[in-house]
Amino acid sequence: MRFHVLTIFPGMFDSPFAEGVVHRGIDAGLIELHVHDIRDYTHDRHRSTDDYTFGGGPGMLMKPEPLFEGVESIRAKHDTPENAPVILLTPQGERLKQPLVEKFAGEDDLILICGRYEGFDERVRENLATHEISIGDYVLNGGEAAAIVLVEAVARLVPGVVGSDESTRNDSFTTGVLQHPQYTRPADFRGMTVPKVLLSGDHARIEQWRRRASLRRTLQRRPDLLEDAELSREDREFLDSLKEEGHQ
Ligand code: 6GU
Repeated sequence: MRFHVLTIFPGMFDSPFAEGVVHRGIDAGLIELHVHDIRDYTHDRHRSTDDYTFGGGPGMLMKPEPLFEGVESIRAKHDTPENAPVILLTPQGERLKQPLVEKFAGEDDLILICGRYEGFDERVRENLATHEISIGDYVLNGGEAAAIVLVEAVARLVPGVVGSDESTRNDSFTTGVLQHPQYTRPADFRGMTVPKVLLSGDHARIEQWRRRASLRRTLQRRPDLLEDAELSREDREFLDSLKEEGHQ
């Protein structure tokens, strides 16, 4: 899978992918990350990527020409399919969630455009981008950090990048409920002990304990997730019993 990033700060993509899972995926040839400097697609002496807004007002906008040229150059150079997603990272975008991450992971190429300044010329939105994505309800200085988040979230779903398939299949958000509490050795750390059931070797009881702990935690922290989660009749009965007790 290939990620193509357009940014005015290409250096921001060096250290996040210099180690860790994505780095290994790149080394193994499973992922390619191509970072392009938007300034390379400007033609004026100052290599400007932004300009004033028509109609007046403060703030600068990203100019359309270098972004269109950048995407066209990526398409030509890397022979990407004409319908490869062109994703604008912007706080106005759709909130990134796991189902969309999974959809992106099914693509061969993703083209990411990182916004800076006050925004984009509207023609970039209407005629270049296929998606507008935000990573949450807070303000960043630009789309670079958001693009790094998106690349990491998508890259780990590329087969072979994360060690065993098991570890991505059991993630919170993939399963629809939050991860249950987990413990490793020692069983007694400074008097803080591991729940006995986990030491019992009784796999059926352990599974039930884990499922219930996941459901309890999800009800407490992210009740919104339960609306879309796949729940068995037993799950629902357990959640109902928690609600009757008043969330214990
Ligand atoms: Cl994609 N860009 C900016 N500038 N701020 C954000 C964001 C993106 N997602 C959340 N906040």
